[in-house]
Amino acid sequence: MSTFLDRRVFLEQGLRLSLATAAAGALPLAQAQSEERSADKMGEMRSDALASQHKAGQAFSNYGMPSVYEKRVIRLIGSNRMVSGNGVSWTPLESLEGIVTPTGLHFERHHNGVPDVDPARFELLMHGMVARPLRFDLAGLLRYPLQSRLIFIECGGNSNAGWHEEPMQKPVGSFHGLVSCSEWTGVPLNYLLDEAGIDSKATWAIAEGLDAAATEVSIPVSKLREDALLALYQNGERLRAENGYPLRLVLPGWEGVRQVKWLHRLEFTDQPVMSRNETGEYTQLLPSGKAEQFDFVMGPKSLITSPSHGQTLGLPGVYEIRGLAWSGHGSVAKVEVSADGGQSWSTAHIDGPVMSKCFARFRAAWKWNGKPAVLQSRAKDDHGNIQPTRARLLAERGRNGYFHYNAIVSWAVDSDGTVRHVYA
Ligand SMILES: Nc1nc2c(c(=O)[nH]1)N[C@H]1C(S)=C(S)[C@@H](COP(=O)(O)O)O[C@H]1N2
Ligand SMILES: [Mo]
Repeated sequence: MSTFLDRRVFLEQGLRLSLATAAAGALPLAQAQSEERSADKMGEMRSDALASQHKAGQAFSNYGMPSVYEKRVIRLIGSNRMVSGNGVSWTPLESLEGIVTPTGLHFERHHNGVPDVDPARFELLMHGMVARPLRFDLAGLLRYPLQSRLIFIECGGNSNAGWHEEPMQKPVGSFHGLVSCSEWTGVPLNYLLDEAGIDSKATWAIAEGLDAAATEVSIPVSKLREDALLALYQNGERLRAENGYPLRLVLPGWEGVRQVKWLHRLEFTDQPVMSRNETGEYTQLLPSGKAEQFDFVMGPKSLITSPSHGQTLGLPGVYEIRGLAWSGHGSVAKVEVSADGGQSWSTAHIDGPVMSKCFARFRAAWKWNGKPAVLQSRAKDDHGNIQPTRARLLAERGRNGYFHYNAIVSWAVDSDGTVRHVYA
């Protein structure tokens, strides 16, 4: 029997008192309300809440910050002890809602730190196999028509702890948080390709960043024509330094490493550059011993962010299952949820509008009966791709995998309400 309910359950008066929120440590409504009524606590709680009305508040600020009570919502950092600028910081997916990642919480992946790029001296060069080499300063780029799109960026190495023999017990963000979604605004690269007059034999572009790693990667010109953006703005403001100020390449749906930050050079050629980031790294070692190179698109993926590892359910009752789904091939067509480890599935609601190569937020009403359960979600995209089970992913890719891990994630809810990561 399915334990998923119609989401209208949340609106029905009769059930309201048995609702429990899935947030860590939150009291189920029923319990909270009876406690409130039981004591004279009610008056006490009121006067606390109203204390702020007895004195003048803070003055205006030039740039807003999160509430002082939200200080724990941060990116955790995992960096190289010898070279602090080499590593990652994770988006705390378990603490966020909706589909837009706050700019200050967008995950970071740098190979050699964040460079200090002076916008007044910045130039973008397009050269190589072109009829007319082009050089732009920022003012020049900003004269072109702009386009805004909500696009996720995911590191090819995201979720790679999924390859471990034992399920890693960490919050969802510290495991799967090398993915974020922003509104990127910039110049569609297509406009500039025609202006430069790309040689028909030039099938590749080598993109180079201004960081000390001088990151270089190869990108097929066909992708640049299709939907690449030279991004100047992120969530309405100019890019953050960490995410590529003043200019980065955004390649919707493709692995993060190609989306070169602090972009200053595009060289058109008839072959890839074969740099470290596309030979030694970001390639897939297959069971046959051969490696697959140029695995560009991030596959369909989803995960339940609430309840998730480290959170605790309160009393049995109705909970909203909340999560994220995305696919680098296109838009999320369907998300299904299971509470019995994948034996039976129920279709989740997706908040609209659903956009291509963008996060989708899904929700489902689940009645927890207080017994152990295994929660899972499974995404399908509009190109017919389905998020694989872990068993299928391992069967296809073997045990030497490291990149592009997109298997179904399982959270076991124990009878005491604790939630942990399991392989199911
Ligand atoms: N110049 C430059 N571009 C880069 C990188 C880098 O180290 N240097 N890291 C790449 C990798 S591996 C990823 S996953 C994304 C991360 O983008 P973000 O830090 O904005 O999240 O940037 C890519 N672009
Ligand atoms: Mo990456």
